[in-house]
Amino acid sequence: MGSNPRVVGWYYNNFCLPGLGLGGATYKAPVLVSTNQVKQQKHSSSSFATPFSSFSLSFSGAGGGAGFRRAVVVMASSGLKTSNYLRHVESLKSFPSGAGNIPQLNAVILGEALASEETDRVYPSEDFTRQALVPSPEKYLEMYKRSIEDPAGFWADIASQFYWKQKWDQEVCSENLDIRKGNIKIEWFKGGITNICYNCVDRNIEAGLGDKIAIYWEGNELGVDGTLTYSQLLHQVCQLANYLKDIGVKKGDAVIIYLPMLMELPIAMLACARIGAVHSIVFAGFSAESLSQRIMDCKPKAVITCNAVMRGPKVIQLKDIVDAALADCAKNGISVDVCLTYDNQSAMTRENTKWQEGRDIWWQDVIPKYPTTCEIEWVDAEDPLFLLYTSGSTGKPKGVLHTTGGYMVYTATTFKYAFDYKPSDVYWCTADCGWITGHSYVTYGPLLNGAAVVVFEGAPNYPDSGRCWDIVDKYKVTIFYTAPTLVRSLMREGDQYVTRYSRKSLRVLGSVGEPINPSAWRLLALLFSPLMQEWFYNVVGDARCPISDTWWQTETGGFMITPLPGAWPQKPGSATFPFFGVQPVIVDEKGVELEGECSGYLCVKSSWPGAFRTLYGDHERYETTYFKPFAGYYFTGDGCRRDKDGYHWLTGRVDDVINVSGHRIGTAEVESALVSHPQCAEAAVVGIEHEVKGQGIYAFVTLVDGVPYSKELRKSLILTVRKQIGAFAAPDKIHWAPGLPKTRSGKIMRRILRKIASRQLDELGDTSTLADPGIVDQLIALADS
Ligand code: 6R9
Repeated sequence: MGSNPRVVGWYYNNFCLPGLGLGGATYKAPVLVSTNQVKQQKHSSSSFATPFSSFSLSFSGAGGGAGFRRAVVVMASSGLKTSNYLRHVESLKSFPSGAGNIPQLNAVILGEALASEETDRVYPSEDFTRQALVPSPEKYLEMYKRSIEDPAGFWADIASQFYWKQKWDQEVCSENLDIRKGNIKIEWFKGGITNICYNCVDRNIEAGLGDKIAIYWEGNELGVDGTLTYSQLLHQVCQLANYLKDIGVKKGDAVIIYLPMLMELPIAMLACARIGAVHSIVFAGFSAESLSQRIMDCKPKAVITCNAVMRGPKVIQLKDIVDAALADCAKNGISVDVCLTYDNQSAMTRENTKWQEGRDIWWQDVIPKYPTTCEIEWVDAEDPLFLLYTSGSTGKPKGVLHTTGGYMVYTATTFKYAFDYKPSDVYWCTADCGWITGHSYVTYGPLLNGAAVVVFEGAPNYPDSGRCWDIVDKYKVTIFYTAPTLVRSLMREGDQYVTRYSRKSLRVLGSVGEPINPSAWRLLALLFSPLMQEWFYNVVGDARCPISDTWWQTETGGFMITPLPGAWPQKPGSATFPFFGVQPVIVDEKGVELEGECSGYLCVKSSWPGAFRTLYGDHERYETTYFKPFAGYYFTGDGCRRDKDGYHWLTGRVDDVINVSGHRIGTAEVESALVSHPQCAEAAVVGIEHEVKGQGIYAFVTLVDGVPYSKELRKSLILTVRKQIGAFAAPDKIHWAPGLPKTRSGKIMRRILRKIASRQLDELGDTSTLADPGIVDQLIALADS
């Protein structure tokens, strides 16, 4: 190894930093060092480790700074053998640190077969780089280094660009992420008094953006649209805020929002924030039962909804769903006094809307009567901003709680840098505000930057599959942020839907929600996904636009691992490097940090401002789920591989969460819906590869004794799931199971079910520990029945 010197630039922290002066970003020719030298240097340096302990950047070609042409990231080999990182982690039965068993860990083959893509680097164009906010790896590293070594200073400088009624206390951040040292606590800018609505709207108006378009709204039907300037947005937010105050909503009270992508959705979010109320948006694709579960958990003062919405050619009667949910809540002793209903005339008439006098109020009848100014409720940076329920490993959704100050600073900053935002941009994120992406990157992040945001009510394939590009041309969208599932579904329809539009306004593309290579363990995914990435890049972006593949979670509030377009070459399918202030680490099953090229569990060391602070009403579950598995770290639930160049490749969830079209669904949620069916005795759900959705839902169902299999029953089981969770959680396949493969202690062996579901029958592995090994053959025999 020592005889094989490689070009190595410079190292950060526990590596050395030859070749590049960090502070002044002076560029020197790359330095040749042997891997042995690297090892020695590493050992003689500080033990303070960061992601950069594991990779280094070097530069080849002439020149540096903004004009860099080719940045090559190389890592000195740490001598890892291939087998070390092509590791199967299914053997992990329990978490270290006494966090208990991991029931039914999902199969993940970490890092498998990604190697072929590692060498495909896509370089930003010189033009792009020249104008980029972070135009070079040097600039990034300079900023990153500061964000890690002096997080307080780094974030305080950024926070100071926002309006604070009163500055935060001495300490910018106070945290304990180590369960062994006591309760988990994360606080940023505590004592700082601010308001995120003020910073999103009023502050921008004061800065002269009053007449700038804040929201371009595009309705479901072609030609149905609207706009709001920042001043108009303020008026509407104030009117709703005044109304909410009038009906008794106070600081700290919860408000449930169950709305489609109307302008009223961001308006409602901002109105709640303005008066210090805590919004909890429930995605308008969730069923009445899911909605009532969430209402009962957070006991809102009001529910905001609309009568109906058109999704493509279909009418969805949202008010009926809310009525059913509220009736269910009432039965359980939880009553909601006010249901503010937006009259969405394009979808349904008032006369056809079912109504409960006294509780239901038409938005248009009351809101316009309120004053267009409304006093701000100034709140502490650590006061809650919103609750967002997300799926976990159990049937009960988790109420992820985000607070105000840190979330504000973090979403604004991640938005700005990951999309290389410029004031002239028109930005469109296709996510619904019912998911975290819509919170952070439809509403808060962009508005905090004074951006013009497109909000689209309809479906991407209506009236045809060219709709997205039609919208891009219509509003001259420059930044387009979407999910791989949407890209895959449009790609199937053919290039002609794309190429008939100009799309020439586009300059940055973004992706979120799932690995662009959903997982590497099936040939199909291997062939298909890189193709998709190429399609997105070549056809949609005309090979001009950098793609930001942003990895993050509901819990993280904002981007965690993401390209900064223009700063470094990308590798299709990799989320690349950590955002400022984020220290991702990859650990093995014992919680030992792995260095260099490796695969394992993705954790984060130290907090970042956008981190969630607790699970609503259940801090213990917060600690157990996220901080006990690997003491000292936040555990993401994702597997990750870091390649020899330090790029991060997300390999999917390692817990019982599946990712269907970018929607997080707990297998346990689907199972409990299935077993609520009177004829279902038992169910086990696993994720399988799905061409469009990324992952599909595959359910093994055992029926009550004597009940025959039938098509009707299959339909009725699927309907039960649609009813209990929502259409997006409907199983793609019901596999009849006379029994389930269980260990003698009664645990279902999902590893085997996954192999059967994906028809990898020669990889079933050892079935001898099953209580009844014969069940496997029975399941295989029933696979296609
Ligand atoms: C923002 C969001 C989070 C889970 C996360 C991971 C997956 C998100 C990804 C990605 C690979 C990306 N995920 N972005 N996987 N590459 N760029 O989606 O939040 O709904 O909470 O889902 O989504 O598995 O753990 P959320």
